[in-house]
Amino acid sequence: MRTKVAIIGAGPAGLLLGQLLRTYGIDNVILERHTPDYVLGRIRAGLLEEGTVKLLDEVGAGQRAHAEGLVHDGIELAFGGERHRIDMKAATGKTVMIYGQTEVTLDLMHAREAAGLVSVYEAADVMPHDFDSDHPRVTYLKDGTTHEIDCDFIAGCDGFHGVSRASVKPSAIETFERVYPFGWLGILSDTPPVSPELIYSNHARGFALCTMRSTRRSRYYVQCPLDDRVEDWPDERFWDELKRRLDQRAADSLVTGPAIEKSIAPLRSFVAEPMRFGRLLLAGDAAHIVPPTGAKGLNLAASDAHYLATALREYYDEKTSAGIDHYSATALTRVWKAVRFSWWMTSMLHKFPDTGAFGARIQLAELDYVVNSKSAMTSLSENYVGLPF
Ligand code: RFL
Ligand code: PHB
Repeated sequence: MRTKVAIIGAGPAGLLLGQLLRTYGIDNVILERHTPDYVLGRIRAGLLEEGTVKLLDEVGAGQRAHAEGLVHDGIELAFGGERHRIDMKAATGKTVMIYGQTEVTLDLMHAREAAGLVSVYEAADVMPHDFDSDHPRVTYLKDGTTHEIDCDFIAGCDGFHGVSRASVKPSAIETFERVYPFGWLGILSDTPPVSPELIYSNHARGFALCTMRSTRRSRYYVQCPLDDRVEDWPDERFWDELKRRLDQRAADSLVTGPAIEKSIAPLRSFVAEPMRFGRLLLAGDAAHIVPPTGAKGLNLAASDAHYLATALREYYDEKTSAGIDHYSATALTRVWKAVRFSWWMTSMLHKFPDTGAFGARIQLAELDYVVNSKSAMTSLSENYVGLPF
């Protein structure tokens, strides 16, 4: 098989890149290790920047998000027993949208099917080859046979544990990492959200986040030790702990119910530089990871897909490799700002085992500053709604 761009990974980065390329008339094939149901079963991000929604619109996959997504003008920060609202729309003129990653993925899958583009699910042993040459290839195993795709470029959209970044020789890559000493335990439940907007809570017992997927489905997270297991957290223990970390009004009005999903995720900041190795280009979690506190992971995957699709469009339409040459630097400039913001939100809101009472007081001073200073509120808002791309 031959195609212009072989995309490894059918997460948000790979699927959005595939659709953007298709709108520019650039044919592409996606290779995904898992089944569509497995990909759709992963409960992850829930919050989209306006820029991400615009990209969905650009590829004709935004209708359901506009119909079913919840537009939020602000968030609340809870600390010291009180809640404080940050009006992001007043500060920036922009909003964010609550629309789950599973829905984004489903909409992009449907758009891809409708466009008749080739996706190979359950492709095993996917391997990029010869990306230092002008004739890169990707091989994979399917139904007991090894297949080969000749292409012009390989897009590594295969997430943090993918094969793309792992195929680059270590001396060509520099990595930057911060692992946080805690995780997030998340549950999904068919109960109405405790409040119409998201609540980020700094509490002496640890961080908590109240978010949602719809007006009938809630998503809650509590900070937990890294070695905790889901089995350690029966529903009742989760709800009790969440209530203790919220202000009284929220705790009193919280509607509890059975968890329909429960999982623990470690928190990490990670960046690999550069994002381009000859004709192999990385996008999304394959190149960088942020802790979920700033809700940036999926949105960065989307902006990478935009930069990469634009660079490839220039290559085919204008016969210039300038966009490809600049892709890594352009994407990384935005990535590092989101890495900084996510690290800052994480540092301000979580309980850290090593910073003690002094660290906790500094956090409260910072939160008090953020909710009382117009400039600090604007700075948080600008980053939260998404920096331009
Ligand atoms: P994905 O989604 O990991 O997709 C990669 C795909 O590649 C496939 N793959 C392979 N395919 C073929 N061969 C191989 N060798 C392969 N290895 C892997 C995988 O099966 C998969 O289908 O990466 P992508 O596309 O870069 O998308 C990134 C986002 O998924 C991620 O950044 C977000 O989920 C992060 N995130 C959030 N981001 C936000 O923007 N807003 C949020 O509110 C938000 N909340 C979250 C989050 C992530 C979380 N967890 C669990 C890490 C909340 C949580 C709890
Ligand atoms: C989510 O809805 O899952 C979500 C929202 C905001 C975050 C993280 C996760 O910061």
